[in-house]
Amino acid sequence: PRLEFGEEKIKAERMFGLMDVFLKNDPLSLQKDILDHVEFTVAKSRFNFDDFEAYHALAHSVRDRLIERWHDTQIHFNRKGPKRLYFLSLEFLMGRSLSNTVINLGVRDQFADALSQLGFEFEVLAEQEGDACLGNGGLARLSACQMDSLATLDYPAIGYGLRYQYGLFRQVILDGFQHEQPDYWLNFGNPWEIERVHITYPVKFYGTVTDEVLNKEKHKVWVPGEVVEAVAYDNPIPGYGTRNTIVLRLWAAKPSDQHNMESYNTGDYVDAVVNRQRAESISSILYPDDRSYQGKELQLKQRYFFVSASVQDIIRRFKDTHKNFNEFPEKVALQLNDTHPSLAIAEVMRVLLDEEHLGWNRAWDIICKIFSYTTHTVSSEAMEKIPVDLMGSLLPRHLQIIYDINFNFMEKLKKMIGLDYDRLARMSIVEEGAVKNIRMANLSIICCHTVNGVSRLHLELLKTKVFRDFYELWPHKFHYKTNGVTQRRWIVVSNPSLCALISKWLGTEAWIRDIDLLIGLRDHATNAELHQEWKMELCNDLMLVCTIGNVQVSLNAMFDVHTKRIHEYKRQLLNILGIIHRYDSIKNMNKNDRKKVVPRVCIISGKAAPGYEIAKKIIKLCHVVAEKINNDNDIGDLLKLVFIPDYNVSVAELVIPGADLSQHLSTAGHEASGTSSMKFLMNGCLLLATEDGSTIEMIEEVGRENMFLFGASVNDVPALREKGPALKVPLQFLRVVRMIRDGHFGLKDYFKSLCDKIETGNDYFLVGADFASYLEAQAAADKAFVDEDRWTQMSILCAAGSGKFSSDRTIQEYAEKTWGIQPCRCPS
Ligand code: 9GP
Repeated sequence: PRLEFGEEKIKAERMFGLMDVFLKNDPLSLQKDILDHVEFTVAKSRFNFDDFEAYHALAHSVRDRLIERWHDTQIHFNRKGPKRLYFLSLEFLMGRSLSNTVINLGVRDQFADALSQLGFEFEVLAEQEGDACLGNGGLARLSACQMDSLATLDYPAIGYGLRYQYGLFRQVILDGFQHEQPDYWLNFGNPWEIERVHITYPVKFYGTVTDEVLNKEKHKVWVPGEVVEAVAYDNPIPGYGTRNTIVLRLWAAKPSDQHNMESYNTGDYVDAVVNRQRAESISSILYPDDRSYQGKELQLKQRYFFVSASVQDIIRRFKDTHKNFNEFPEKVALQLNDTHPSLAIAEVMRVLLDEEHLGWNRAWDIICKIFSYTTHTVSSEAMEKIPVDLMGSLLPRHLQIIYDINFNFMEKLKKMIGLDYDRLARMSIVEEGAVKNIRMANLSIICCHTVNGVSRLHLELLKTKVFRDFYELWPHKFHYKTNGVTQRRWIVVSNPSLCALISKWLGTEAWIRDIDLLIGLRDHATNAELHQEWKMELCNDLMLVCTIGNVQVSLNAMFDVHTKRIHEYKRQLLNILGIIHRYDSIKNMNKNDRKKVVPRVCIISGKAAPGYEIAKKIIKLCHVVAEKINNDNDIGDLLKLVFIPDYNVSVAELVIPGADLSQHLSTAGHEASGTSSMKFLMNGCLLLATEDGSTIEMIEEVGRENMFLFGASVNDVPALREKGPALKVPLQFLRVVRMIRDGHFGLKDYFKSLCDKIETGNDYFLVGADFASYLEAQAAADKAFVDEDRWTQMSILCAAGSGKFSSDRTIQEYAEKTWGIQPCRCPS
């Protein structure tokens, strides 16, 4: 009999009993599946295929299992009808999928066995996979971690984003300079996505808005000037230790058949086709700047394109099972990952008003209940603004709606605060001036029920600086959820030996789902046997060394890692100046003193936004300094500096497990949270850091004595800046800057502007002011490193105290306090 899965009458037992006959995971079945895919998907003979072809066949076999679970999860969700979370993010930095997927599905060893009998090694095939880099940095990787946690914790959620054809640029270093190359990541196919040719929505742009009367009521009708089709690409995301598999739905733009038909009739056939191809450019490229919105038409088009398709999909899903919108807020939570998707507010409003004819008050009531917003920045300057002219031409109806929202808000506000025009102007969604702008953060705060920061300090800064006016008006809206990262990716996948060690000493693997158990390592922090094993584990640096290429490094050295986007506020420059100081000091030491020097391998990695000149100079400076130090035989193994090009998720997976010390140097008050520090901490790497972002909470979890902290605190920063030219900087600082200015490393003219930036009086990020304290922290790290027992104990305590920084905890807080969603676990 034909089964109608969506219907209540089907018994759960029968349904799930049936699933047992589906894909099997014994070695023979797995081998057959892989070989079937070699033969019929990759279309190579099963007697003759290489590693790359084997990877694709393997990935498809894994994907089959993912799809099966995903279907089961969908059926279960549809039967239960829970409130769903829709997570809207313009960026997801997924990295590779294979290893993570097989671990979450619990079939890694089975696949590895099956492959080895076919003469292939799992690890070798895993290396064939490229990274999916559909994001810039912290925000984008956070989204990926959060999807993993949503699936693992059984939450009914869907992620929505854009399927860029070109991911984040590849960084190529030529003669020490960064060059950008396009990342056409789909060149070799992407086995992890499923194209849904039948799930498409028209997305409208431009045109005009007219008034029409319908059932004696006036309505707005938007007649678009261009229509583009959004096609869904589904990427299943498996949970760990659960059958639940959710989906990340990414939209790609395709030309629509609805428009431009007349061009064909006028005989302008070739031009018409070429013009239609332009539609695809909407989803073609990820903008490579993580901190500024450029107000470009294409960028706005991208945002609206993904928002409109997602909103249509969400409303379609709701309407499949509901006759009216009464229950919408009980079934739908929409999370705005920063303001990039905040046009969704105006879009839902437009659909409810113009298409569903709900009337303003009802539509507005729904908006205020369903949206929540998380901001990832601390600077008012980085807040998105969209020129009114641009918005009016591309999205004329949305501009009207935003004006109406703003008018209502301003009227209400006047009643509450009176005619304080400065404050009214600051809080208005519309920024007046030579160029009028729509302030997307103001729109989001006004319309969302909750505004979240990403660490406790971040919330403080939002309350007292960035969003102060709004906080004073609506203190109840402002919250924080300290970021977290997934231990599945950042320990289990990337550091299997540490994973095994932790499980052994905790006597359970349960910490992979329940990270709080890590605290149990504290009980063994002084155990000599654990110390022995932990030290062996830390010696896994070898992996790292192999990738460091041409530079010969000593295994006894401290591996000191600084990896993140290159930014002035992240102060890679401080690190490089510290390295120059170390080099200069060693050069001036006598033989005896040199014996006491702790050998260091300093590793820096990160991309600079293509238009960010100063950041690019920092990369070049790193290379010239490395060239000098690494080729100085007099220094030998005592100091090496390596820049690893093209930092991405896979490079991070390699570097983080091998690091002894990691650096997080943001000027206090500039890093909203920081998440790489969490990955290092979980891996037992010690942190040298300022008291910024989430580091403040790390101090509470692992203890100040187990970290190397330095620098001005967030409260000191304004006074230091105010001192201007009177600010005292240490002589060592002046000396190292002078070395650069004098051309000790070459290119003195080129580096002049960089040196000028940290000149006293000009030094906004306080590199000089923090220098002495930075050197002290570095000296403390050296001292601790030579005391092996102390270092190992600190390292164990770091891992033990890292539990709070799992994205599982973050997601649970969001679910309970912001989204109001419940776990919905699929029977297994
Ligand atoms: O700069 C923040 C970083 O501090 C935070 O950890 C991350 C995730 O919340 O977001 C970063 N911001 C961005 O990537 C873009 O604003």
